[in-house]
Amino acid sequence: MSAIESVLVENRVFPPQEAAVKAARISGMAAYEALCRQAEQDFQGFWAQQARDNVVWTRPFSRTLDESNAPFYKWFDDGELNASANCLDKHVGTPVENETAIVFEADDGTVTRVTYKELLARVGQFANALKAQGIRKGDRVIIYMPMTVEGVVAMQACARIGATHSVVFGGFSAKALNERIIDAGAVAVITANFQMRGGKELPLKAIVDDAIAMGGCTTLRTVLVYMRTPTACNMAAGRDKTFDEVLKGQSAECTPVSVGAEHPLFILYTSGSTGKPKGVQHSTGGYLLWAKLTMDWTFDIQPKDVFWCTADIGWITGHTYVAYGPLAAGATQVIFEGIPTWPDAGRFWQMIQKHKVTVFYTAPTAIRSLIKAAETDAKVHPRNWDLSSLRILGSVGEPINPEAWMWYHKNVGGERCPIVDTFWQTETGGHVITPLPGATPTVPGSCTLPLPGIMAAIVDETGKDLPNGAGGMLVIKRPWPSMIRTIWGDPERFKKSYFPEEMGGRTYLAGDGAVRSSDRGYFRITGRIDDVLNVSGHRLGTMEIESALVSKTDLVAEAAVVGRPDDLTGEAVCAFVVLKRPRPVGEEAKKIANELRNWVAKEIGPIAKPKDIRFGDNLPKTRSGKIMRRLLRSIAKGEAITQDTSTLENPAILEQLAEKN
Ligand code: 6R9
Repeated sequence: MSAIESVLVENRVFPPQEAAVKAARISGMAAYEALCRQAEQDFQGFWAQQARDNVVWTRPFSRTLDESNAPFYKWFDDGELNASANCLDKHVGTPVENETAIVFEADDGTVTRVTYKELLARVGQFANALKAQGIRKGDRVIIYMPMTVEGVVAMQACARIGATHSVVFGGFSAKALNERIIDAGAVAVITANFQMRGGKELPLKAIVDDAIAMGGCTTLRTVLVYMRTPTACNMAAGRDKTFDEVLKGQSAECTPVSVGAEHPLFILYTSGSTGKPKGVQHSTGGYLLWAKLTMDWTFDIQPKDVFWCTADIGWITGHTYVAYGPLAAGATQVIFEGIPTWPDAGRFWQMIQKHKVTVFYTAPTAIRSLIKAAETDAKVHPRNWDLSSLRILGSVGEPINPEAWMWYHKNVGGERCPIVDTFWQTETGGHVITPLPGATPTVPGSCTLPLPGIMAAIVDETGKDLPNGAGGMLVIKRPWPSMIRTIWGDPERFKKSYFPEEMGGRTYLAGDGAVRSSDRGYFRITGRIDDVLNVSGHRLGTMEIESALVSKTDLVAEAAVVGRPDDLTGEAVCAFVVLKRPRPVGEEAKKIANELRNWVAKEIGPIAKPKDIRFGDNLPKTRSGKIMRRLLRSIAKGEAITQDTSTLENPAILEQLAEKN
């Protein structure tokens, strides 16, 4: 049964428990519907009110939404604020200031607590250190850091002085880092000597050195290095400085710089359908509003909560729901340095018990791998730990299959916790379609309904609305405060990628397929409709991987990359490769396949390594020379080819590619 068919027959419904409904901010469906109506009847008035209630402005805004240069929408644009002040200074003089902001658990289990007051002082001191390095408002700073308190401090410190950060996930390669430094025109890189993951010390600074050595980083002046471990690393005189050196003598007080609401808070690179990653640019005002508001709406965060989002700060989830949202909401959050499977696959459950986590937010790929581990080793099954502190569970990053949803509900949530399956993207800044824990009855595998003010719909290629039950493209018809503002340095690509002319140029095209259920109108995401793969919740462009493969010019003549479903990682990368030498078989094929995997890891990062590599004398092409990817997708899945192959130049190639090596 396909995913689309199963949503139509999925009839398990889990209404939130009565006590949860009573206690929640948005209490019951009628309250949710009332907010939706308000937003529809007075769109600008609704958002203006939210922005006044949830954001501290140093200068109030008078204009809510400026659509005059659509799709380059502006929100609250004559208002001024500082994002870091909205996360830290705001709590000074309130009971929150002495509460724990961050419970940090290191890879080896060591726990450190940081109060809001202490965090403010650390951010202030680091912000002063950045200023002393000559970093100013509007400068771009790359952050290539492990999951640490220091990573969050670095982001907040940039925000405090109005510098635009661009965090690069610690698993990306030197080449990927080099491209991002150049594209962003970064003046500084903030990094660590090493990162600790699963008991291993992995280099970060050495990768920064390699990235800079590749050349072209003409704007870069400074590299700041956090010594995570005592192991020394190379330090280039004049360019590289340790945190200790630059922090010495700096005051903990740093006045936050007021910036316009549209000032770019950060750029975050993500994969698109061409080879070049897109620098998604976010605003300060609208983004911050969303981070705060969705903490309240989706997680219904309360003073006694202990929030834990397991995402790395290198991804958008780690921006909105680690570095900004929980702090803006004044919550206590857990930050974890390590990996879910070390020292064993009970780590998450043990940590939930130890820190009495109440709201837990993770990805389906983690859930699936922990299910598998619990099935093979009863000792790591969640039933071995006391998870009774939990009250809300969240899921993000990819569609969650109903079996994994049910397991999460039963074994982690004790059949009592609502699961918020939050659909969103790097580009949306925060949740856009999600259940509300005290209102929405949940259905396994469905992200249910849009947040108030999010005008989501499912349309055909021309932008025409489709009825419930019909699969189509997911769009958002009106702008929202935390939406992507542009692609850094490439406004044309921004327009072309997200606001297609055929739909009128103002409708946001998400790039996902979706279908609404016939009974409730609930959304279910069926996966990307462009050339983007989702492997373990990580976005990868097929073109990016193809470019990486063909850049191995001594070996590869041509390559095509497609995805296929995978039980554990959601999707897996399959590459079809034509070599510049005769098609290899047996041991030689294995050897070359491994060489190519390592090459891709070096070019992009280990997450992009193709799981399957198949060699052919050629690729299936039409007579006009187009690679027929839909045939490759069938082959990758192991399906028999039933599609029309009459336009194919070389039909015999299909049989050869179907052979596994
Ligand atoms: C937040 C994040 C975005 C893509 C998105 C979609 C998939 C995310 C999902 C989901 C189904 C969910 N996705 N959440 N699919 N249900 N709850 O993951 O951002 O890395 O940009 O990925 O992830 O395909 O388009 P990002």
